[in-house]
Amino acid sequence: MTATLEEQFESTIAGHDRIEPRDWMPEGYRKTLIRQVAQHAHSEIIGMQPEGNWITRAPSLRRKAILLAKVQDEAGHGLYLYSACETLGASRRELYDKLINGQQKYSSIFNYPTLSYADVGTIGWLVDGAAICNQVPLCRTSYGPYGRAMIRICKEESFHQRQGYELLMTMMRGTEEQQAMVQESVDRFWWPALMMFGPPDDQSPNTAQSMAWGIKRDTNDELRQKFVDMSVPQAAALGVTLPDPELRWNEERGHHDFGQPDWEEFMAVVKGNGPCNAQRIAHRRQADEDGAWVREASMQFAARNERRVETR
Ligand code: BYC
Repeated sequence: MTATLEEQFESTIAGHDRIEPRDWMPEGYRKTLIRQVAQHAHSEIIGMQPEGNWITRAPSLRRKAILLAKVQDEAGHGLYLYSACETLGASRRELYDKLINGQQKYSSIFNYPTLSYADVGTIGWLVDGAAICNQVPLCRTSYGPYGRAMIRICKEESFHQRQGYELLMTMMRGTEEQQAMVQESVDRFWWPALMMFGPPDDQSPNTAQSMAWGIKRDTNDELRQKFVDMSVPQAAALGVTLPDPELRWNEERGHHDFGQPDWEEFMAVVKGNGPCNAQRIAHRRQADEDGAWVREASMQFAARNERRVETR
């Protein structure tokens, strides 16, 4: 019986078709998806903090409205992804507890501070740009609910990236001081953006199995290369320098060569020792405590309504 189910699963994967929530799946597949999708959902929710930091200090009403909408979109992305995870049998509460207890990760990038308004533009350009590179292939991931959530997320991410680039373009047409702010911001975010794709392939314990299951469609290094190739002409059009002395076009490979990020720094950030890890989690934990009465009131309200329906 199990062999037949396993064969069906394997043939769905081999045919690049979708696995749906009620289909049989190996326990490892389910666990890997819960790990990746939950980490992705947590990243969206924690990712609201660095930019949310600037909402009250936006330089104009227009910029404030744009930033508010963007940060709100991230909350929506988190919710689609938590819902996708629920179809795998993990409750939202359980996932949320794992985030605030440090048992599940979120993207390293959000443990870096946002020090100027130019960072809002740089996050849009580089961080959302890296997210798009990583997430467009995930629209074809083998698990149906995750792939469908990604389609909608990618459409919104593409707007996010453009708003960031447009903000930086505007600043680059401004004063020398504004141009310097953009360059300083790009210098800080370039390497952490490259780290978003995860460790190099030969140090990535999950890539091979995730590729075999069709959860991931490209390796970490393939996506990092794509991102570098995409960013170089964008940096030139913007008039900023990318802070990598090894960055140059390689005619033979048809790609840019580039330097390696500081992988020790990456490991430290992932283990909880980045500049803002403690602050990000403390903020989330506080939000959870502050919202406890709202959850309790909603549960009571729902229970009362149910009783009313029963007695009718
Ligand atoms: N940060 O074997 P590997 C966004 C972990 S949201 C922290 O290569 P995998 C956005 C990895 O989890 C951005 N941890 O893993 C939001 C694993 O640890 P565990 C998030 C990282 O899963 C708001 C270990 O290192 N995007 O863009 O095959 C505003 C070994 O790695 C990181 C997603 O989550 C990292 N950077 O590949 C703006 C996309 N990298 O779990 C923007 C979906 C690796 O075994 N996720 N680790 O303890 C993925 O595509 C993959 O999970 C990754 C990692 C490429 C990230």
